[in-house]
Amino acid sequence: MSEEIRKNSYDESQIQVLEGLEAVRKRPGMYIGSTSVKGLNHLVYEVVDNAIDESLAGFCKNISVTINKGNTVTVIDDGRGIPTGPHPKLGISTLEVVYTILHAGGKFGGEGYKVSGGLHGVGASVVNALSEWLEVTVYDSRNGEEFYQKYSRGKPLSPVKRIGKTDKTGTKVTFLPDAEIFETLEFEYETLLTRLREQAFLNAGINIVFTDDRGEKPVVNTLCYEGGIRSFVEYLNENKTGLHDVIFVGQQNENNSAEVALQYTDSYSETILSFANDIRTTDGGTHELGFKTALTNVLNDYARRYKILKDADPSLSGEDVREGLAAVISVKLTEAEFEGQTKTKLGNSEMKTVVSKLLTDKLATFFEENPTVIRAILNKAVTAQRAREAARKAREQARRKTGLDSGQMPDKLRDCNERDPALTELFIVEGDSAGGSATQGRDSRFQAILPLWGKMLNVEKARADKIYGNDKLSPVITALGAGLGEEFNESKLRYHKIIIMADADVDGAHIRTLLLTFFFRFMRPLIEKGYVYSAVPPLYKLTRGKTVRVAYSDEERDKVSAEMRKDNPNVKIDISRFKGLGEMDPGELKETTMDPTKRTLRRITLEDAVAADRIFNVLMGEDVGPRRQYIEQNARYAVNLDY
Ligand code: 28G
Repeated sequence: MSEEIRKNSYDESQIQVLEGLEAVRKRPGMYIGSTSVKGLNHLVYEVVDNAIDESLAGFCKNISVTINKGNTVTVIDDGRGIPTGPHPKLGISTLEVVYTILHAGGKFGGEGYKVSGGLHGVGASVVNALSEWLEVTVYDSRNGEEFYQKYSRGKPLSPVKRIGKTDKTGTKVTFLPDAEIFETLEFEYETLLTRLREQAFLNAGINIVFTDDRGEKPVVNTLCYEGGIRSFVEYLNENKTGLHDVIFVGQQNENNSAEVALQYTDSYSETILSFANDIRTTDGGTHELGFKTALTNVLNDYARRYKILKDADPSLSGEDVREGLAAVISVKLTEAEFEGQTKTKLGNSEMKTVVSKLLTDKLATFFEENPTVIRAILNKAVTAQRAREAARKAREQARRKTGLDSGQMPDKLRDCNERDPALTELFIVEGDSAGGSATQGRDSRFQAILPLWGKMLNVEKARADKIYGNDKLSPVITALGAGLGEEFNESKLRYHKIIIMADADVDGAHIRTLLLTFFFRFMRPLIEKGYVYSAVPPLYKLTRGKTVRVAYSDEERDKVSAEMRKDNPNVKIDISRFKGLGEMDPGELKETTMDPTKRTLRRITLEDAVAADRIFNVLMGEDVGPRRQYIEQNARYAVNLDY
């Protein structure tokens, strides 16, 4: 190829490049969901996904992900390195093509179709387009050479450069998200950690080292699970007592595969996490349906065959057989269809049969060979069935005695005037003093306050019958008005924003964990439909003379303090830390935490609730050691301590 032609094709492809990536900058939401912190976190997933693909191809074992000071992120893998030679069609380096050309469609999706959770190996150019700058280094195993290119907002600053010889192999990427695009540049370590851990479970053996280098001391987590989804279930049940070892069944078919790991514990909560092509399917779908249906059938069949259930006994319900169950379902298929508004529900009908056949064949066989395991499980399911019957009776009784249905509201509730639930908010506040401040600081037209205090009930160890009689939780049930468990009725919900307002300390962690686990177990639709929030109180108060401002993070504290002394660098700014909500006067609480036009709310996700359920026994347990350790380890993230 002559120099002249090369130059032309380079220019032509550049034109295409500019158009492509401009589209991403114009409508970032189309490509990464949003420009909030969620979209920001998404950038990391996109880059890491590429490294994981290289690992799935069998060429990479180690991935390192670091959030650096100044909010840049570095990802390194030890794969083959992105090819740097000329692209067969475009002439320019393949590396540049990968980072500057917006690819339509992906491995799993159709043309230009964005499936939930990721762009599947086509995200590199999207991340590049949305970065103030991005640099990539390739350590090319084929010829032992190092290559480098840097971009600004998606545009190369120069052609791919050959740096020199290297004995390393792999790819290294560092990027700074564009402040013109994103509302915030503060990556959420905990959220990223959860997702990276999930990826490590789903891809057994892969080694991810995840570092937060923004603080004084680096925080490092190493994520490597040889057991794959078996380890995932062990992790979910880490603080619970298993009734048996984790059970694993798997089946590889011609066009798809399915794996299931499960374990029952002596707790009462149900956690089923399903994935399709490593993407979390929060709304379930065919694979989850196949799992639930087959599990109920397999257990009922066995119970009937061995006379654990007599002919006259009613069959075990789905809820009965899932009490205390943690399960992970992972399927892979070539043309996954994701449905629903959020595209988090698997639609491929064949996957129902695939998963249910896997259970009917292999799980049933496992039970035949392990009678003690199945007997322990059935014993629990039969007890659950009886307890459900007892709970029904307790509910009836409670209804008659306490007028749970009478419309009589709890004494402690400071209700609002508005009656349309879509417009109202309920603040659930820890402690009477904070409750008092909140009551004075609220807008009583649409904000209601319910203070909570008293003895903590261990919801992890309680069934519905105990909940109705509990002095801490029954006011919550009554105030919300929608009932619980099987009878939960969303249309009766009295507030569409339920805001947990608690301190970022041990007591606050308690109340949050309790409420989240309670909602998770007994009112799950509340969380699934996004009605539950956590208030975000400020951490710092900055005072200069009569001017007072607040900050919600260390970074914001530094920024605000710099702003306050702009006109006079030597002026004294007094910085104090808010120790708790109770310390704020009603006006401050209103201004910083309650007023919808000024506050920050964090919506609680199902992932938060799963995390709460997992660590519940650590926070509630008698054992002081693990609890202190947990709280100390998470102290840095106290603002977002939504467990
Ligand atoms: C560190 C940050 C994230 C990656 C690779 C390796 C290859 C590759 C990546 O190829 C172009 C398109 C389809 C083949 C493939 C290397 C084949 C041979 C690769 C990463 C060429 C992309 N040698 N490692 N892309 N393909 N790591 N880590 O991005 O046809 S991306």
